[in-house]
Amino acid sequence: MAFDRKDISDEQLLEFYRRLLYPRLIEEKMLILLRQGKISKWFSGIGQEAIAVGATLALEEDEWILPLHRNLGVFTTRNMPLSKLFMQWQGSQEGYSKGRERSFHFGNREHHICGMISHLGPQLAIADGISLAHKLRQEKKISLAFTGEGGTSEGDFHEALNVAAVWDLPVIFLIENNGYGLSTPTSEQYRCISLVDKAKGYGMDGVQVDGNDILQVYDTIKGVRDYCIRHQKPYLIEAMTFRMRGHEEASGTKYVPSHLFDLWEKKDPVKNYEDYLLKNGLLTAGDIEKIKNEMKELIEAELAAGSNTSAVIADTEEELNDLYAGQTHTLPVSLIDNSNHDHDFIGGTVELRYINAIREGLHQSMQQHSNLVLMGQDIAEYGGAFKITEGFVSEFGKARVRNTPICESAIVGAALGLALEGHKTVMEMQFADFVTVGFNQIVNNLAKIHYRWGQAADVVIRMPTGGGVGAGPFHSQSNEAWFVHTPGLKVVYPSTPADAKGLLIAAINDPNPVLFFEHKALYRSVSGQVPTDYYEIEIGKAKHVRKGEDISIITYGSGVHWAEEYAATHPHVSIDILDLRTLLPLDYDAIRAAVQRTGRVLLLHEDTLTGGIGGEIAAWIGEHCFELLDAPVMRCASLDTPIPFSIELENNFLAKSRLASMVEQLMRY
Ligand SMILES: Cc1ncc(C[n+]2csc(CCOP(=O)(O)OP(=O)(O)O)c2C)c(N)n1
Repeated sequence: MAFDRKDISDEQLLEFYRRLLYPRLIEEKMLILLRQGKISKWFSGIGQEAIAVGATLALEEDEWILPLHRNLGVFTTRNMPLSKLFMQWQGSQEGYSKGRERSFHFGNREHHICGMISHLGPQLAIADGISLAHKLRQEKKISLAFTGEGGTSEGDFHEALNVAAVWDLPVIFLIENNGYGLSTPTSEQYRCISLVDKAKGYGMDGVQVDGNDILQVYDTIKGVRDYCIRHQKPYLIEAMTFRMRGHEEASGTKYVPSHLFDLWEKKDPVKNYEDYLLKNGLLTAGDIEKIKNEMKELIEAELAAGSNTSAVIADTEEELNDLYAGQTHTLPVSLIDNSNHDHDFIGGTVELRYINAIREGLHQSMQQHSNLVLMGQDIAEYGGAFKITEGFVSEFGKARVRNTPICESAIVGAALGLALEGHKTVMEMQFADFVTVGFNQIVNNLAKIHYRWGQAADVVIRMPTGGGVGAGPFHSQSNEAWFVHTPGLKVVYPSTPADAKGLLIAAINDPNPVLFFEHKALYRSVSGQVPTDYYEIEIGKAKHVRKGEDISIITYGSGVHWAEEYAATHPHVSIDILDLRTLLPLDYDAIRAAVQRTGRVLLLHEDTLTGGIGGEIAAWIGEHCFELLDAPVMRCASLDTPIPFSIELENNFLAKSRLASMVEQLMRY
């Protein structure tokens, strides 16, 4: 191999050698420990080290890297102590994820590393968000995200590159093309000649490099970094290399023709670089021997220290506590409503429609938080599909009120990247139905990141939801239950204008990921007095909205209005109504009190019956309040079908059409 040192000093060349050798020697040791059963799994990067090490050396230490499972060289070059890494790999509580995550699936703020989730592609868009933060603050920094060639087939690759290109974000996307994605060769992965050719399609530049040449990797990425900062643009790099071992150690390499190993062994990045240094008189055989011996001694010492860990002791309270980030930003007590009755604020009130209350909450939050960014399709000049952000661009500027391409997954990922850099984001899902294409980012990245490695995901996703508007199966769904089932999220669902404003402000102040459901049919049909203050309704507090003696209807969203309408038109039944307001976490005290008030409970929701929240609450009541019941808990929900378009069919679908008969049935029991 012909190395070109350019203007790299002798000292640097030697430093590079040590950096390159270290992960190789660690891996060789790991393979022994794996055979001895001391670690459970190993994804080898042997033969690919020059990419991870070269890339990390080319960046500033405070620039985020998003590495993958074969990139030990990123972690070692960022000087993470091997002892602690070893604790991580053993699943020890003293590792980087308190024993909650495996191998390299963790991040660390101190080292500016955001680790992968197993799904590979989703991390690419996180880099978009990080670089957006740098761009907004006019910092001369980039972020760098790794992907394998297999990962480029995922939709997330496309979305992340497209968003970076459209928004002119200084991100380096680095493809490590090692020939195989598990057993799948490149010929079964893509049809283009080179993956770097894809750059053109996104309107960005790209280059292919020899990934086994550390000097070429380093020099290219250094130059690309300068380019990205200077031109404020992303860049695609394809580094050609080869996976010298199995996908992971247990899976073998039978599917790889043996001549490929012979070929690539000759291109070994460590051996060739070593020979280059020898040939140029920068190292002697004696030096190499000495360096290797010292390094092996260091590795043994680090592993000994890393083995000295206490046994994992599961502490359920800590497990549950670490699900959510603690709140640091708090309002004065006078501006927080944590009662479950009516608001009592100092400022006056004004009559607002539900939609305008949401707008006001968003508007006041934009004024309060200069680091708050809004993202969504058509939300800028157009004002959003429902016009909630109309006029925001002229007041807050296009940098903070961002139109997005139709890339839901990438935008959720970018929101997480912004959070890594201390921003808050409110993303508008144009319709709650479209969350399906951003689902993975929400349930696996946003929801789990704090539990996995202590990083808050300060993101609110607004979800215009619900039926009753004749919009058919894909513009009417109630999909809150999907998210209630996901630990780590918060799910909020206001039914009144005053709650909508206060809960939205609370959601934005909350550093955790909040799914904020707003019912489209309520937007313009419901009005009410709304405090003019900037105030919060506490998340997790239900509201007792009507006192009654016969039946407690526990509900939320449009269900509250259906229940109130029923109560008003059926004075012979004394209806008690509890508006849950937050679905995750649920207000169990308020639920118990509602059961206690009447002994008969009807759970009412617009969502379909099977697997809906009603079933969960009914189970809880059965377990905890059995002695308070005079009748079985009943559920009134929508039909277990998609939401039909025709008004007659939709009316029949909605739970409201069965409310009266369910109340009568419960009364008769
Ligand atoms: C969404 C998803 N599908 C499938 C897998 C299973 N899987 C894990 S790694 C891998 C191969 C990845 O290949 P590549 O991106 O080329 O990276 P490499 O392992 O070669 O470094 C597969 C199929 C996964 N983790 N995530």
